[in-house]
Amino acid sequence: MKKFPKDFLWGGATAANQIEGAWNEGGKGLSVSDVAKMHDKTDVLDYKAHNEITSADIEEALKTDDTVYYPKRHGSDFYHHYQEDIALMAEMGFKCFRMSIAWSRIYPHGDDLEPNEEGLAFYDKVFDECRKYGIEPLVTMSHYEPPLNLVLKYDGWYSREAITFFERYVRTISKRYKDKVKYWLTFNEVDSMIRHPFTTGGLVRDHFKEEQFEEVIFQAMHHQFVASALATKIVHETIPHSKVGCMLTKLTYYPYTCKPEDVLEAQQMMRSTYCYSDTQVFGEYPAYLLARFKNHHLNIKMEKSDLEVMKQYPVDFISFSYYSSNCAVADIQNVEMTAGNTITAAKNPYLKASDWGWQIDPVGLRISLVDLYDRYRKPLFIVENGLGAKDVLEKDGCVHDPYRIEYLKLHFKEMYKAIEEDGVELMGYTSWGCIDLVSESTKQMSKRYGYIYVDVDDYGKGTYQRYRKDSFYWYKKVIESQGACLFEEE
Ligand code: BGP
Repeated sequence: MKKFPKDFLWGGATAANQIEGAWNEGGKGLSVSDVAKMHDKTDVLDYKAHNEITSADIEEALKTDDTVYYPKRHGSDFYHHYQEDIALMAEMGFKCFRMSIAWSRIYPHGDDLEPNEEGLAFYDKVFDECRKYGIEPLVTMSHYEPPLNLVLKYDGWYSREAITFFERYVRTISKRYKDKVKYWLTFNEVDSMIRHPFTTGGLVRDHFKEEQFEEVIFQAMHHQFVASALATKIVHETIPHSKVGCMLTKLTYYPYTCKPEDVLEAQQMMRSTYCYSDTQVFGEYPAYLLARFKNHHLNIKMEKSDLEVMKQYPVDFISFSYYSSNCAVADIQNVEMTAGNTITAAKNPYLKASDWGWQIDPVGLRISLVDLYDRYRKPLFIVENGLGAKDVLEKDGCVHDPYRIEYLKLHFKEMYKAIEEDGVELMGYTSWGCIDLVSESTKQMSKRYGYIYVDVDDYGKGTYQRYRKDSFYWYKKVIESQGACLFEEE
């Protein structure tokens, strides 16, 4: 009978800035997500408009305690619902819960000398709740939530001092949670700095000259690479048997046609994200990234000790997000484009898309798994996957989401083939947004991913009550049958 490996870590994923809420409670400082405004009149396919932020936007946000147009300030109120939420995850049979620690809950200004005990105590309670049910936490150290003070006072990760502050933060959390957390990720979608530098690197574009900005981004990237290696060192030294992973946006690109220029464009686009995971997995800059620095005249300041620590402390596994595949085309004239995860790409005529334009491609997940495993020969972990959709809460409290079950079933079957036929070493799978939460790109609650419906709308109105969707019961069956139920009708 077809089954996934017994120790396969089935579970779900969230991020503090999108689920916790309590933005100004428990001693937490402001993070970049607390100034992320929802643009409800903007086309959801225009991801740039949703992700760019200016100094004026920040100033406007700092003048208000509004949570209607700053939905990440309330999230799904996990801060006050975590026991109920983790009990629901346990009811589904989760083996693993991917979440992030909000850095500004631990060091409210990022550069504080002492941590905020209330923040530390909150995550102690969350991890204790997980372990009560035998759920393994998988913790992201930084998931689009650097402290805002670091942005305003130091220009975020552009400043080398960010390494010191991050190191202090990592020393604190790895020591505090050494008996509760053994799986860690350093930076969520480390490659996304190039696409949305504010949420990832705390870089405000209008703080710099436009012609300097590419160099700023890669200088900030360098500091994150060093910090990631130091974090790996600290976790390994503090927590026996710990594993530290990098986290990549897996933007799998197909050539739009077999025209060599389109094939080359697809290869270049793939490398544009691989360059970051290459650096974290091989512990050194790949030649093609150094070539970019040279050809673009980017003067990235690196100390000798930086390269030594990066080489000495590469990651133990590669985690990634996968939602859809994309087509790369050399000449976009007369080609219909569509959206993907913080990108736009040529529309694939063979694929259907979600209401947000993301192309649904289960086979693409298998292709991605084989690609990554062949490239790195290290264990993989799918830490984000799922379908953002407009779910409806029925009067009887049911939520019928057959489209989500169909999406997941097809993706799980491809995962199975990658393991059984392609020899891929896959540690586990955590569905993104296992509980409905605020969308990263559009800040909508209505872009729902969860097995659990949260009764709150795009404007923060609702009871925040939780409801099990049909997919909740389906996923429970998948986990308890180790995936065997996926093949029942075969
Ligand atoms: C990834 C982020 C997640 C999550 C996901 C879905 O880039 O790591 O935080 O948000 O995208 O994207 P969205 O929420 O925009 O639908």
